[in-house]
Amino acid sequence: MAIYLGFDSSTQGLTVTAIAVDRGRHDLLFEQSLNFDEALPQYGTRHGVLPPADPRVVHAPPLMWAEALDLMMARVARSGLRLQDIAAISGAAQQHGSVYLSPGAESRLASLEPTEPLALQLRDIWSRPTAPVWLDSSTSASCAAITAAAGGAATLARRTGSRAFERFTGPQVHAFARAQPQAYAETGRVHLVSSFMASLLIGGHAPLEPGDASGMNLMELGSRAWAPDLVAATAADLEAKLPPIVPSGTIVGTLARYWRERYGFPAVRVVAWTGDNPSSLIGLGLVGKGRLGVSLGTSDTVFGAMAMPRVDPSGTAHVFGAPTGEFMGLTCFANGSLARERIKDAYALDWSGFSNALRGTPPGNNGALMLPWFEPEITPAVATPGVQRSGLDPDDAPANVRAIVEAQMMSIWRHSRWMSVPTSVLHVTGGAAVNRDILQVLADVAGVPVLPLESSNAASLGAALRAWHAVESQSSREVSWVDIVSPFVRVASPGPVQPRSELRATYDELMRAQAAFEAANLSRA
Ligand code: ADP
Ligand code: XUL
Repeated sequence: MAIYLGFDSSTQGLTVTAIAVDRGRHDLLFEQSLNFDEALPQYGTRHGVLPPADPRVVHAPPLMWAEALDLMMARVARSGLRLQDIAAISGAAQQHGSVYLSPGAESRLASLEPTEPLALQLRDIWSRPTAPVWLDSSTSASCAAITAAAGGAATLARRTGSRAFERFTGPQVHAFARAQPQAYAETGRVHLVSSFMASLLIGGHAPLEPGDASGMNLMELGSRAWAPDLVAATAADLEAKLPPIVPSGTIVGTLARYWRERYGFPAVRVVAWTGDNPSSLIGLGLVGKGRLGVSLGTSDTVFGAMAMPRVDPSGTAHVFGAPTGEFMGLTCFANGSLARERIKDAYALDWSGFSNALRGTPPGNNGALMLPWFEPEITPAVATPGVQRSGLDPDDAPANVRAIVEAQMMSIWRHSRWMSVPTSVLHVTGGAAVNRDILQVLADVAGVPVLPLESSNAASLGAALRAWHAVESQSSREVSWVDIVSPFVRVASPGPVQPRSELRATYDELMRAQAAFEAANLSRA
């Protein structure tokens, strides 16, 4: 038997999934999550980030992510799993966030003492103690500078898969290097969250892979190599501070002595970590045609596999590298789960009350509309937040619940059309995917069946599957992605959520009205 572990270091918590593969048997052994705010309150985070004084500046403490990994590895060691059977580990992480390490970090990582907790040994490895994360939208000036240096937004998008976005790592590094030149100069390595976490496991600097590196505005999508002119335009000496980029299935090292001696793990192979969305592409089984994935996590995202990079002409979305070596299209919405929670809490509901409100209101909401921009929005780009209502009484709790869910699901669907993926089914993951009343709205809006999958965390499952694929690819056996994902991507009981065809006209009309409402508010902003 071989066990594969997959981690997901996401915005609000850390999840691990263990799968077992044994001569034709495929088992999902366990999934465990810890929530950063609850498990590690000493870091003072709220929803996994430091409460921002300015809503545009959103950071998290990377030491917290390291301590969470230590806690979770201890849990895995105590779980009863046969540690000797673990064949490989990989992981996924929230995308775009950057971790800034001092030049001395490498020797510290290489000499971690198994007798001392990890966090105590990492206290002084940072050149910047906090990491800007994907929710940060403070770097518009840097986006403009990088766009100009690249010869315009269209050129930058064609080369890197995206125009400049505030949360992307290149603009973040550009802003840091200008605001804190001394701290930037004292930075030896800029990691993404994914390569930072892999570095902790192997006890040395881990490389990046194209899936996560394409969220930086620094990588040439075609060659999957750093674009020297973009790197130079971003910050001085950045080339020397960036990790190398390796193919996604690369084994980047073995578990460091710290993990082996402290918890009894064997010398397990560690496969390059990727971003949570590229990992979810695998964990949702989206390796064929005709299927899109929707992740209803802290962010809402919609994505699908692409054989060739086809960039969004409107400039709102992205093309990333996919772990398969091909590409994926993705649109990201910042006002996802936390916006749904804002409405839930504003009307003093729990999730079951939220669901009751959905069930008790008519699809189409009698034409009422909401633009749920509680925080700066990525899609469409909204710098100054503000919730907008049309034909919607703010005191009518059930109508507001329906309005936010319809707004979000219509936005997901409308802003996924640029991918031109003929969609016959949607695979869903993320914390809100357990809520079948929300999924019903998605199915009705899109007009296709929605498949909630057995594993509630596609990103960590995808990481375990990538670990398995990497090990199989090393052997002489032929291995296809379909064979890797098929045994594990199973529909959760009681099955798909079916669209109701009688609602087609209602939602076609509501989507037209929402597009017009959105456009009117954007032109006013
Ligand atoms: P991330 O991976 O981005 O950290 P998750 O995918 O774990 O986040 O999603 C967490 C979110 O799931 C919570 O913020 C919460 O709003 C949402 N959630 C949890 N349970 C439900 C539910 N029953 N209905 C709707 N949303 C839910
Ligand atoms: C994708 C994005 C988010 C983060 C957090 O571009 O910014 O989905 O990966 O999950």
